[in-house]
Amino acid sequence: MHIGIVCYPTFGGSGVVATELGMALADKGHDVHFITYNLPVRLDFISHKLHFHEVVMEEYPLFQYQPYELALSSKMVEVVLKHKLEVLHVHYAIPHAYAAYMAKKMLQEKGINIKVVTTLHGTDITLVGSHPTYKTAVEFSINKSDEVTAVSNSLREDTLRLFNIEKNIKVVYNFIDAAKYDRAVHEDCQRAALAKPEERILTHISNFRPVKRTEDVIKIFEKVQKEIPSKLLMVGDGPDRLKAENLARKLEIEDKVLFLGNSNEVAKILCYSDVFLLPSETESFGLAALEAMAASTVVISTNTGGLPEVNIHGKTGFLSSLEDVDDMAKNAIYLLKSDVVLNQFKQNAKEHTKQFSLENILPAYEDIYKSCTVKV
Ligand code: GMT
Repeated sequence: MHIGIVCYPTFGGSGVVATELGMALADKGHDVHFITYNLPVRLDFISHKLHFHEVVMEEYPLFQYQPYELALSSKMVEVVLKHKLEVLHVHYAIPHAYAAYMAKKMLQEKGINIKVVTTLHGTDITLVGSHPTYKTAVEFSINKSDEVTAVSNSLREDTLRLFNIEKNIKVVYNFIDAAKYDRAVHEDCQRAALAKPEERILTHISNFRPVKRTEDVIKIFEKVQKEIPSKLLMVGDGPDRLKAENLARKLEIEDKVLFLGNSNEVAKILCYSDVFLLPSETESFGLAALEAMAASTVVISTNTGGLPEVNIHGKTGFLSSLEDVDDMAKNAIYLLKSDVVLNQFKQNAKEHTKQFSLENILPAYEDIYKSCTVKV
């Protein structure tokens, strides 16, 4: 099939999922066209089946805000016409579903019936999308999509609760290319450069937005390191990074906390790690937790949103209530104290990711594309 993918090209979960999906579809022989304002960060190859179309913005001094949706929907029309796309798969409702609806209407005028599949990822619904500023347009564009998917049951329920939705929302879980995270693949993994052999490694990966509660990560680690010789790797960048750095300094643990910035080497970093910390205020799914589990890293997280659908309490890790840093630290210490317990949880975590494998999830998206484009 000829498929257009619209996403944020940044280090966010939705962009990662969209990019991995596009690469996997191209690998299966589909003709995939990314339509974004930058080359997606995880896009590591371009082939004759995988194309990138940049949405270029014209700066004009009159505009305080540049009209990105206009540029995006115009680009979608151009690419659909030129490459005979059958489906536009837009990730993140804001503003992609709305821009896709405009493109669909413009194409209808030319006698072309492009199908729009919208995948809801989380903050486009729970934090931003339901805000009165955006709600009307988000609800409208979800209802006007040909197919709508959500990345967890929890997000589906949130969407139905927060909006007046007339469409059936299908749940298609996020997926993982497990082979990429196999520890054996990362034999060059230089753990020794980061920690002493007797030290455990805890890791947090995110875009350091307030929803990730990165200061809680530091608070948890401060308690853990008192009992277990350990290091904390903080991977990513964003608005709360400085706050987290300051807290580590204030708690006098800055020599044990390594801020590594944004990285495309997530799989390699996870191969050093024993425990992954994700104390988020909410996560529709928690792709970072799934990536950690695929690398046999045990997850300590909150029990919010879709996290209980990914991290199984007492099996692949532990779930705690929001802000309960004492409980999260207690669980981490329990795991890190015993090699036997830790290794059992690591094995369980890896095993559990099999149900989120690329092979299982990819056909679900292909079926959705086929069912909406089928001519009756
Ligand atoms: O929260 C992020 O890291 C970014 C955000 C995004 O939209 O890019 O992530 C959301 O989508 C991911 C992929 O589906 C999910 O794994 C994240 O849980 C979700 N984030 C939130 O719900 C806060």
